[in-house]
Amino acid sequence: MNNEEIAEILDQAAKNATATQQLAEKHEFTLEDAYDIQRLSIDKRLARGEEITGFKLGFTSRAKMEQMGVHDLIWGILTNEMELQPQEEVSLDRWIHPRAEPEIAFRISKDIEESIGLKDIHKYVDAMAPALEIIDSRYENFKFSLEDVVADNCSSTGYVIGDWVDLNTEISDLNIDLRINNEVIQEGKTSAILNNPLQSLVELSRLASKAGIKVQKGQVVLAGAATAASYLEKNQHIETQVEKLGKVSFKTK
Ligand code: OOG
Repeated sequence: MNNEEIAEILDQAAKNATATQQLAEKHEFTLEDAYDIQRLSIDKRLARGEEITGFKLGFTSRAKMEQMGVHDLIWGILTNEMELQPQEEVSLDRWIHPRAEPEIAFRISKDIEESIGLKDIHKYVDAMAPALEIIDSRYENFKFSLEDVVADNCSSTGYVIGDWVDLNTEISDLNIDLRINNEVIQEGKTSAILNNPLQSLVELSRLASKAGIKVQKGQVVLAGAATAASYLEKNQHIETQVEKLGKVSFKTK
């Protein structure tokens, strides 16, 4: 099976909310192939009229690496179809086995076309916000290898972003949690994300420029979850609270 055929399987699995077997071992694809497959599956979304709205980093915290047994930083692509509005009520029928995780989002204010350092961030990013990401692996039982998860666009499927605040707040060591029906289910510190969530932008700029991809003004970047993810059920209120940044939520049905 070639990369295009694998991208088709993963795209269909996402579209029809039906899990597929893992593919990397059987079809022997490399990490480089996996990013090619990811891009081919995104091209199918773009052909259906979706637009790229940003990028996400994955496995930027130990909690996530340990939960999933994958130990390398990964990156995926977000589209407008994945964006939810704060407090939106969303039907779980559109997904396979969704999980939510608490995150921090950044807003890009100037195109990033090269690898940038921490000291340059303020030139390219003008705001940050509390965010929730919904991940939904297209693989059975939410189990995958590094190659499989990358090919599957890093399980990306949904995100919601709270009110933007300017970059002046120091965010390297803030409390962040995930609440389901007002009960704290996961809690951690933003330092769990690469010691400082801003570092995710440094990593993204390195990876994107290497891949020849521009991170564009107006796009958003999700830094990666600070805690493990939790499965969603119907009729839940899902919220993250981030010290100093505020909160954001959505509902399930
Ligand atoms: C892969 C995506 C990981 C994160 O924030 O670490 C991720 C997964 O766990 O399914 O989004």
